Amino acid sequence: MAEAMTVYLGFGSNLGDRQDNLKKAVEYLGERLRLGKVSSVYDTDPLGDTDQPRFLNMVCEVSTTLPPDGLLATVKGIESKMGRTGKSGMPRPIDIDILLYGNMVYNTPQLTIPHPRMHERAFVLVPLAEIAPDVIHPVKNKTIKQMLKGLKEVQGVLRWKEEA
Ligand code: PH2
Ligand code: MG
Ligand code: MG
Repeated sequence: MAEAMTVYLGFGSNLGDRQDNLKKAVEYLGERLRLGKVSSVYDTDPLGDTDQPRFLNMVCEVSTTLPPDGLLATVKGIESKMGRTGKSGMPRPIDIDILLYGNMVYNTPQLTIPHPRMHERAFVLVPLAEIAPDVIHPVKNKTIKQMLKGLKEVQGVLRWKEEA
């Protein structure tokens, strides 16, 4: 059996019931993978195309023996089950990104690990610093905490008060 890897996943939702979408995505993942630490939820300014609804973002830790492509297939399966269409850059009920996969550096046309923009995104680093502050980014050779400190500004990332 392959050794279990510690993986960090990022979740974003800016369409429909955002809080419920995150909850469901984590539930579905838990049915397929061993779930570890789960961060708080944050209400975040949209980055990139700013002319779209605000996001809720969070991250979680999972442990899996799936290889990167198998894990990608699993998260894509959950995205489509939850109604995500193919178009990127459009508001979506759920986006699940593989952020870190152990200390692996992985590059194929389908998948880049570490996630190529994670180190510059407060909506990833703020929740990740909550559950994995000392984990090292294998390309930047910096901890999550260090990368978060290095951001010019952490604007528009607000702790979300979960609604019952
Ligand atoms: N995801 C994007 C583009 N912009 N902005 C925020 N705040 N949160 C996201 O998850 C996000 C984004 C592409 O996946
Ligand atoms: Mg994304
Ligand atoms: Mg994605």
